[in-house]
Order: sequence, then C-alpha cells, then structure tokens
Amino acid sequence: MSFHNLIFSLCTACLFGVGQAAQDGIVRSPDIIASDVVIIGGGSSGTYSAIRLREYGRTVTLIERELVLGGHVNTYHDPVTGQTFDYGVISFANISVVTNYFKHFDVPLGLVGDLFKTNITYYADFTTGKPLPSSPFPSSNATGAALFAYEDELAKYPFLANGYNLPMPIPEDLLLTWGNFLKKYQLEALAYTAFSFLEGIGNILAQPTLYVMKYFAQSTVQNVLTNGFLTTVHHNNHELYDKALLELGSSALISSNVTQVLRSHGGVAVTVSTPLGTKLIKASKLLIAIQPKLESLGFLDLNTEERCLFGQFNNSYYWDALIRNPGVPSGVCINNANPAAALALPEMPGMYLICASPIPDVFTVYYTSPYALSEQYVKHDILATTAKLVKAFGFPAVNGTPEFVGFNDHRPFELTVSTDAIVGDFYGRLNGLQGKRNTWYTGATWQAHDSSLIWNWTEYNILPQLLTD
Ligand SMILES: Cc1cc2nc3c(=O)[nH]c(=O)nc-3n(C[C@@H](O)[C@@H](O)[C@H](O)COP(=O)(O)OP(=O)(O)OC[C@H]3O[C@@H](n4cnc5c(N)ncnc54)[C@H](O)[C@@H]3O)c2cc1C
Ligand SMILES: *[C@@H]1O[C@H](CO)[C@@H](O)[C@H](O)[C@H]1NC(C)=O
Ligand SMILES: *[C@@H]1O[C@H](CO)[C@@H](O)[C@H](O)[C@H]1NC(C)=O
Ligand SMILES: *[C@@H]1O[C@H](CO)[C@@H](O)[C@H](O)[C@H]1NC(C)=O
Ligand SMILES: *[C@@H]1O[C@H](CO)[C@@H](O)[C@H](O)[C@H]1NC(C)=O
Ligand SMILES: *[C@@H]1O[C@H](CO)[C@@H](O)[C@H](O)[C@H]1NC(C)=O
Ligand SMILES: *[C@@H]1O[C@H](CO)[C@@H](O)[C@H](O)[C@H]1NC(C)=O
Repeated sequence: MSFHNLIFSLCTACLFGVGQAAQDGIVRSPDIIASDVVIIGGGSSGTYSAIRLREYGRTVTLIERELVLGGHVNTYHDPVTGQTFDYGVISFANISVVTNYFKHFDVPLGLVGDLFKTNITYYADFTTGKPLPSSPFPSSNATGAALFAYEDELAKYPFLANGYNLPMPIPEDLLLTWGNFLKKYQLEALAYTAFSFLEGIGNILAQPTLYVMKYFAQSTVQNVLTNGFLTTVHHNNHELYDKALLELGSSALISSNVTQVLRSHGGVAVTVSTPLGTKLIKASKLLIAIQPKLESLGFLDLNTEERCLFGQFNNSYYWDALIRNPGVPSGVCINNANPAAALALPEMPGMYLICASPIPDVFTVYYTSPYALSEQYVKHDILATTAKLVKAFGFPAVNGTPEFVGFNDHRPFELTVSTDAIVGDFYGRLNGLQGKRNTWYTGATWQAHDSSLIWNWTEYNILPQLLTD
C-alpha cells in the first residue's frame, strides 16, 4: 500500500466512524448545523438561491438527494470522443440574471445555433413508423406571423411574467384549452412550434391556456423568432452546477434525504440523513425548492391549508433518453406527426422525435405522458417505435444494436390544478403560503419550466423576502 492509499483509507475509516455514531442515534454537537436559510432541493432554483444568498452574506445549507446538483440538467460525457453535450436543460435567455450567474462561475455562453448538427429532417407517424411525404405543419412564414399575433395576446396579460399573481376574476381566455384558444384567435399555425418548444406537458392542446402561456413566455417567443437562445460554449451546462457544488463546499449536503422538518415561531429544524450520518440543521428560514406534490413532502409538518393546496396538484411526465446505434443514419432527425389528428399533433403518451446528437451514433429522444408510466414501459415503447421507423424508412443496416446510454425520468414535471380550482383563486391561496411558518417556495411550480425565468423571479421576488430579518 502506497503512502497515498494509506491516507485515503484512514480518511475513509474516519468518515465511516462518524456515520456509525450517528446511526446509533447519537446526534453530537458537530452534527448540528446552524444556518440563516436551509434550502431543500439543489436543482435550478435551489442552487441559484444558495449561491445568491451567500453573496448577500447569509449562511445556507442546501440539501440535495442526488449525488450532484442541477436537477433537470443532463450532460452526456461521451467515453469514446471525450465530447460533452446537453440533452436535459439546454437553452437560456440573454438576460442579466442569467449572464451574471454564468459569469460568476466563468462558464461562457454563446448562441445555441445548430447545436444538434442535423442535416436531414423527416416527419413520420410514430404509431406506424411510416414516413410522411412532407411536413404536415405550416410554413415558417405562417408560423412567424402567428407568433407575432400570439405576442399581442400575451401582452394582454403582463402579470404572467411574474409568478402566478392572477387577477380575479381570471380572464376567460386563460381558462380555454390551448386547442380552443388557438382556434379562437386563428393561431393554429404556431401549434407545432409550441408543441416542440414546450415539451413535457402531455397533450398540449388539452392544457388550460394559462399553463401554456406561462411556459411559452414573451422571452421564449422572442428567442424562437430571433434564434436568440444561449447555451454553454462547451456544451456542458453541468459545469455550472459542478462549480456551484465546489463553491458551496460543506454548505451543500448531497446524496442526502430530509427525514423531518419541524417549524415553530423560532425557526425551522431539519433532520437530514447524509452519507456522513444524521445532521440537524437549525435555521431561521426554510426555502422549499422542490415541486410541492403532497407525496414529495412526507418529511414536512404540513398544516391543513398546505395539505389542502398541495393535494390538488396533478402533474405531467417527461423523459429524455440517449440511444447509441438506433439504426437511424447520422445527421437525421425524425419528428412525430399525425396528419389525421387535430393540427397534426400526435396524441401522447409518445415520443416527440428521435434526432442525431453531436456524437456520431448517439441519438436523443424526448417522451411525454399525461399519466404515469413505468421506466420499463417507456424504454420498451421507445425501442419498439424506433424499430418501426427504421423498418418503414428502409434505412441501411448499421453495426451494433440499439443501447440506452442515457435515460432520465423528470417526474413530476408540469404541476397543474383544475380550471375550477384556478377560478376559485387557488393561486392566490398558494401565494399566501409564501413567508408563512418561516417557509418560502421557489421553482417551476411558482414560475414556469424555464430556468432563466425561475432565476429572474427568484432574484426579484423571493430573495428580497429571505433577506429581510
Ligand atoms: C428534459 C428537460 C429539458 C429542459 N430544457 C430546458 C431548457 O432548455 N431551458 C430551460 O430554461 N428550461 C428547460 N427545462 C426546464 C427546467 O429549467 C426546469 O424544469 C427547472 O429545472 C425547474 O427548476 P426547479 O428548481 O423547480 O426543479 P429542479 O431543477 O428539478 O430541482 C429540484 C431538485 O430537488 C431535488 N429533490 C427532489 N426531491 C428532493 C428531496 N426530497 N430532498 C432533496 N432534494 C430533492 C431534485 O433531485 C432536484 O435536483 C427543461 C426540463 C427538462 C426536464
Ligand atoms: C446578449 O445580449 C447583449 C445585448 O444585450 C449582446 O451584446 C450579446 O452579444 C448577447 N449575447 C450573445 C451570446 O448573443
Ligand atoms: C417568406 O418570407 C420571406 C421574407 O419575409 C419571403 O421572401 C418569402 O417569399 C416568403 N415565403 C413564402 C412561401 O411565402
Ligand atoms: C436516501 O434514500 C434512498 C432511497 O430510499 C436510499 O437508497 C439512500 O440510502 C438514502 N441515503 C441516505 C444517506 O440516507
Ligand atoms: C449528414 O451529416 C452526417 C454527419 O454529421 C454525414 O455523415 C452525412 O453524410 C450528412 N448527409 C448529408 C446528406 O449531407
Ligand atoms: C391527472 O391527469 C391525468 C391525465 O389527464 C388523469 O388521467 C388523472 O386522472 C389526473 N389525476 C388527478 C389526480 O387529477
Ligand atoms: C425579470 O424580473 C423583472 C422584475 O420583476 C421583470 O421586470 C422582468 O420583466 C423579468 N424578465 C423577464 C425576461 O421576464
């Protein structure tokens, strides 16, 4: 055993010892951590909040159940070429909150451009695999015109830019299904663009317009029209989160499970099971940065109001995957369409597309469902659908068999409530929870599935509340 190895094994033994002691139920003083703010969830909103609060001189403890921070960010590291690319969160808006954040970690941003380097786009009915003779969707000119008209509609609801501060009564149009809204304003030409940019929400035409407009925000429409989306120059969004984890050091507890949260007038006490044993965090404020589905909050001392509100959320499902050797030729992208369906949008559950990635032989797949499906089912459906496409297109045989080299289940994705609940001021009551019982909330449920807008909303609406004494 070399000297280096000896040191390592001593450290391991030492760390192990701490874990053992804690498992015996002895919480000694070093295992009590005092912080100004304790944050549950180290994804997009929780990591941003932790970094910014520290810049403002507050002490934080960030708790993340996975081994890494980043939530829906999935960066693939190709073992063959050493290249990286993103297939989870990819794009950001060019706004100061975003550019300052990336600059802080010295992660350069550039335009997304032709990220996926696809050179041939096909359309097919994924239920049969059959190629369509041409795109069943409107021309880009018609789409552009519809997007401009949509911006005029969006401008009627400026309050949508900041959380869910909805006026009462709720404007009727926001309660229409997205399908009926598109029909009413003759905006059908943008249906496919919205479908492809707002993935993960099940059957988009059935969603209340409120949710689609929150997701398809002004900044997104602008970036679609101008190709203005940013991404990391190194095609490695995870770099930001890896650097954030380093900066947070012992303030971040990763691979850790919250087992209990007790809130009182004095503050919050959070018990966490970590790989180094049980820790008790005592903080003045709690920031919940995970999506508040009731079943995800088993650790929390919920009161009747919280239980009643969180219990009303339903959610959609969203998966991304990488397949090596699917049998699709390099550079090819196949989009799912159904000319027989309304606006040619395919019914979900199903795949949005299978598309070449920057790594030869590796293809990306995105999949959604309005209801729960098992990992086994989704994987099987992806492989079966891909095989149908390969056969129907008559692609030449390739070496190797299809193999998943990435697969992520992003549930729960979009949290929604019924239109009756929306009309009944659900969101007014939900916002009323902010600051009650020393607890604040951030993340997609409170703004939208858009990291740029989550950071912007957190910066200007939530952090100021956490910074007051
Ligand atoms: C495939 C995909 C692609 C996307 N692409 C883009 C894009 O290109 N641009 C864009 O702006 N947005 C994109 N989004 C949306 C994304 O920005 C948002 O979904 C964002 O991640 C939401 O942030 P959040 O903090 O609410 O949740 P998350 O980022 O999901 O963070 C929640 C974190 O909490 C952790 N956690 C959960 N439960 C617990 C627990 N009990 N204890 C401790 N930790 C817990 C999770 O592991 C996770 O890290 C994409 C989303 C997906 C799924
Ligand atoms: C972002 O916008 C600024 C102007 O606000 C511009 O100077 C800059 O070039 C943009 N960034 C990128 C990568 O396009
Ligand atoms: C689309 O718009 C461009 C410029 O706005 C124009 O030159 C072109 O002819 C249009 N194409 C169609 C099919 O209308
Ligand atoms: C956290 O929970 C997961 C799933 O139940 C479990 O596998 C893991 O060991 C737990 N980790 C700790 C540190 O308690
Ligand atoms: C498309 O790109 C791939 C590599 O990215 C290349 O192998 C293929 O020849 C290209 N096909 C065409 C028709 O340009
Ligand atoms: C959630 O939505 C799905 C799809 O519409 C539906 O099947 C399911 O019953 C809903 N669940 C709840 C709790 O409302
Ligand atoms: C960011 O937040 C500010 C302050 O609330 C708001 O004025 C601005 O419109 C937001 N930016 C975007 C792109 O939504």
